[in-house]
Amino acid sequence: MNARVAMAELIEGLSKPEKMISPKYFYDERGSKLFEKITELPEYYPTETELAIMRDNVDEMADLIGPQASLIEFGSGSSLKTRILLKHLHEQAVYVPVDISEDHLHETAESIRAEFPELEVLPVVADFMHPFTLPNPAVMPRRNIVYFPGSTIGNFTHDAALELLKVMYQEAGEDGALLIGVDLQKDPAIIERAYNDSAGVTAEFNLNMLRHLNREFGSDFNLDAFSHRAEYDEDNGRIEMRLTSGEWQEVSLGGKDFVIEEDEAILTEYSHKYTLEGFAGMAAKAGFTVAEVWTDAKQLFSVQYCTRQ
Ligand code: SAH
Ligand code: AVI
Repeated sequence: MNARVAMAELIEGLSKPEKMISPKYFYDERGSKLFEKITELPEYYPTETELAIMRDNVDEMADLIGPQASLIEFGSGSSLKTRILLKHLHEQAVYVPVDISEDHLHETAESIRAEFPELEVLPVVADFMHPFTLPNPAVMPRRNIVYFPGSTIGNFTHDAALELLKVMYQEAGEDGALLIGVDLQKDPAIIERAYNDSAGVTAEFNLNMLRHLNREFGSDFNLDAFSHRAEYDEDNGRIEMRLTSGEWQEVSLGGKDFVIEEDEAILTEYSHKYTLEGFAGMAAKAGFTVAEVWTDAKQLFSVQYCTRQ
């Protein structure tokens, strides 16, 4: 992403009545590794649940996707679930992982190439909230499948999520489809545990955002003063993650100074949990019909196949 645009966005967020920083700044190389550690935590149910849904239903998914598809993945991370899908696709053709975390994306692309030598792998470093160009594959795929696992859709407000789904509708093209992982509403205690793990990995992941900004954008947040908080807001059906400063501090960023009062919090992430009806309604506004839904027995998580209306 353009550094000037990023700086302007950061300054805008820190100038709001409640200071906020976009969750995309979690993901430098260390942040991507910390997220990988989160996915292995016993409390963090989304990853193991989605993986199990994928394993149980991948043949049906592969049949729906059909042969020689281009799989375009938004926020691909370590492409963990993708590997299950790629192993079962009929005549796999092209894989386009899109991610903001550059080094991690390239490492992952290399490991995918080694695991699937027949597959054309075309990584794209981009912030998918801004326009970006998709590469042209060597052989024309039969259709585009936009893959968006992990419930990363939950990290956006409903308005931003709708905009993103509209971009995916365009990227899917006329005969394309969307395969998306969506975390579901459930007992808030289960959700809060997932974002307040006992090993403190989520706290470290949260704090890493400020470490990332200090390094990449020259800010001077005093990391030692901040503590992690994640609470479920039932009215909005979302986890709200914050970093609270235990002391007054003045932080400079991009030539501006920001005062952070003692006990003042910075909002760093929303993680929305959907009902099946709620997600279907939003998908419909973007032009998608939910054609198939797979869930686990406890209905913790869902994977949904959406076709263009
Ligand atoms: N899809 C993986 C990873 C989810 S973590 C999984 O299901 O496990 C979210 C991923 O999205 C990270 O790899 C992060 O770098 C990427 N990401 C977050 N915001 C992004 C943005 N605005 N543009 C591009 N990638 C983004
Ligand atoms: C990437 N995203 C879907 C994760 C989530 O659950 O919202 C990020 C995360 N934040 C804290 N733990 C994991």
